[in-house]
Amino acid sequence: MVHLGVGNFFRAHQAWYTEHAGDAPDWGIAAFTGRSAAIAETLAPQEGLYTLVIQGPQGNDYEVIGSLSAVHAASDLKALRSYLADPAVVVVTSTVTEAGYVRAPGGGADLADPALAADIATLRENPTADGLTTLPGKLVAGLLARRAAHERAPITFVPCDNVSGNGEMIEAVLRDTAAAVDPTLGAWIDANCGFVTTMVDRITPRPTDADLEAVRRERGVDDPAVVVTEPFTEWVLSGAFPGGRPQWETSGARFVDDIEAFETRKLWLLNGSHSLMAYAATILGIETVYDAIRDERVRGWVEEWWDVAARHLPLPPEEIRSYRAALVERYENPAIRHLLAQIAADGSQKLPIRIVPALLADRAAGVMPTGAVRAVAAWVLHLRGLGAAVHDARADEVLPLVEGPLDTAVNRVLEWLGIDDREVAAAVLAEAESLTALAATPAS
Ligand code: CS2
Repeated sequence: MVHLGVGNFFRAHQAWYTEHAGDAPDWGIAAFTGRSAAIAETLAPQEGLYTLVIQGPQGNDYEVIGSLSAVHAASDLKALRSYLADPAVVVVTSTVTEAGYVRAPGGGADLADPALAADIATLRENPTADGLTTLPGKLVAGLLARRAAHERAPITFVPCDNVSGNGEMIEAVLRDTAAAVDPTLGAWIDANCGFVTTMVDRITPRPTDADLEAVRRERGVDDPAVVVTEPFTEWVLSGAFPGGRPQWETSGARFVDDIEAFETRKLWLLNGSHSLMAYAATILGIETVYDAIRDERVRGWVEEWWDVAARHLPLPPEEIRSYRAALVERYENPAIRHLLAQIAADGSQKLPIRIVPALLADRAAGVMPTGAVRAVAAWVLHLRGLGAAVHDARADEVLPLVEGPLDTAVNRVLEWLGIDDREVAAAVLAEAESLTALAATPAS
């Protein structure tokens, strides 16, 4: 298998499922770094092994994970091409963040994106060129190498980022990129490639020095590549694997025909509440999910958002109730220090899929979705410098939206989000004003 994007989440989730698969000895993951290339150097001397610390309310469990067989720098296209040209490599998983797929708002690849446009131009000129930087560009380069080596070599793409319909999403992105590079590649993709949609869930905060120290103390090892995570984990997958796959079901993964309800439940209830807290609670000066959910005001806001989402989830009310209760329990795990600043990143990629669909659904039903309105208002304020600092793949595009008076900023953001509704605009403005009044510290 190949994985693109060796972050902590991948090492707590897909690597863990592969480690515990019934046929684990038959599989190895050749992983490529994502945002941080340093992890390749950290993992190399320890042969890809690392300690996973599972932080439960009652204490820690420790595990050494050995499913990574190699870790390469993201820029190592020679290695990527040689793996993809190997017919024994049959699965490609990815965790590159929502922004990493370079998708256009309406689906498909954002061919106007400068980095993707550059990759396409490079590959058109030379299909074995170096210097590609985007996921679609690199994978298309890998598919060209695979096609050059084999007429028939089935392979399945399994994106593991929080985007609903992520299988169709990666398929559209790869097909658009392939068509722009070499129009004959599409037929080979038809014959060889599978695209699987997945819902992934495991809260994985960044490890702290205290976490590394606990591993030193409890396990006697100095492991700079420690990953910390919660006991809960979930993986639901839907779609065919034409080249085969590890027996992930032995580790608890579920294979279903209809995944949409699982995705929406998680994306709206978990990720939506995360984003709401990341923007709204940091305005109050709160730093972690644990402290946010224990603050009465924030807890009320989260419940109000969940009420909006629950009205449009295609699930029995009892199931939604117990999922909400389980989320509160996970958020209240005192061992997990999940920074809201970490969750606040890339709101431009998150709000439109986590919050906006339920907001619009409520409006279509004639309801004012206060819980969702507050999340949008908090995001406007975040972009204007309140609460968590802005780290956004589309900062150049969204920061100019919030310049000038608050009401103008609100209107521009709503337009950008595709919300054309005066009553919502008035409600967002009112919420933004009340949140500003609660601000703990002015923008730094
Ligand atoms: C979080 C997710 O950072 C974020 O945006 O909402 O990483 C979340 O912790 C995971 O999806 C949990 O499975």
